[in-house]
Amino acid sequence: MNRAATFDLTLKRHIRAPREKVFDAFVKAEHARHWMCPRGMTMPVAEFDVRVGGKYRMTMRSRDGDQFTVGGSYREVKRPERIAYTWGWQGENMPNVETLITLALSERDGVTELVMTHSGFQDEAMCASHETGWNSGLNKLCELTDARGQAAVVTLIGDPRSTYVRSVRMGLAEKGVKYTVQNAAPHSPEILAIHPFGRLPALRDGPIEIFETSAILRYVEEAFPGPSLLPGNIRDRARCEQWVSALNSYIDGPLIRRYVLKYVFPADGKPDRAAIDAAVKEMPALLAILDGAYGARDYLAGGAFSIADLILAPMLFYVEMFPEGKALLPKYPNLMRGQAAIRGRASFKETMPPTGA
Ligand SMILES: N[C@@H](CCC(=O)N[C@@H](CS)C(=O)NCC(=O)O)C(=O)O
Repeated sequence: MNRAATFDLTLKRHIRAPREKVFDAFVKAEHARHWMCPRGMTMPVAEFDVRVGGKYRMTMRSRDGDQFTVGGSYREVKRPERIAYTWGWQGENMPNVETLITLALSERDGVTELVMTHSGFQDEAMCASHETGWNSGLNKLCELTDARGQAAVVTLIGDPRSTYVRSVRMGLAEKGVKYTVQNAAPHSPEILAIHPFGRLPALRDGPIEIFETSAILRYVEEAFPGPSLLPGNIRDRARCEQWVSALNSYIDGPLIRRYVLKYVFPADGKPDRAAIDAAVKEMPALLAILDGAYGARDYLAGGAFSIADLILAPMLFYVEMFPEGKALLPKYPNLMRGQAAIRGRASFKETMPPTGA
């Protein structure tokens, strides 16, 4: 009888660092504990006995305190070019399967090519979840080993003048995530490569690509450590989602598309007065709803700052730049108090959109 087929994965990365450094990152506790677990997790235990037949063990801890221990033994150790070791999860609820990792490192012009195979998974789902975990860890490895500290595996694609792009930039700043902005216009090939509807923004984190601001911010929330972008309780997390959906569906249209953009991108060289007047008529009722939502609090979704605030603040910043918005907004004191709170945050100040067309 044939051996049952197994699932394997191969990951490739180019890392701007000498291969000794990359090799050591896999086998030295002081390095491995900083990256060899998915983003959002920590590694309280890391022990390595790096010689053929020697064993290693790592314990990863999730934000909720769940712990997962993995270990195995070294089959081949050839610093700095090759290492092979077994990989098996320990503990009652973990699959009792030993898989094999082989790492090959080659270096050219100060850049190490890492080719890693992880083979022997018995089911596709297990293979896929390891792929996600390794990608997340390897992104951290790139950041840690890059001599200039600018591996910037996180790329935000979009125009920094866009309100939604700013919402994501603020979220990344709140989390302390390093990233680069790839300037791209709506419906450009760069954005369409990720976003099938061509809207701004899209995010790339190594091989992971996400579109839609709220999905991007939720990814950032889960993938990176740092202060939370979501309220701590179920009710307020649902309210955050409620407001994100409402802002996208009922606020962005009248306040940004039908008001701000009529000034910013005037058709025929001058703002479309009729369209602006129509949008201005809609604004008091909408601003009153938002004012009521803030009530006595500084945040849209209950007692804590959240993704909903990140989406609204850049919109109101623009509304206030034009005469009718500037005249209307002070009539909504709760809303303005909420805006004053978010405008005081470093993430707001650091992400001022460039002015001019
Ligand atoms: N629901 C989307 C909205 C994104 C959006 O509308 N972005 C604007 C820029 S602020 C855009 O791409 N507009 C171009 C268009 O609508 O064609 C999200 O949350 O990301």
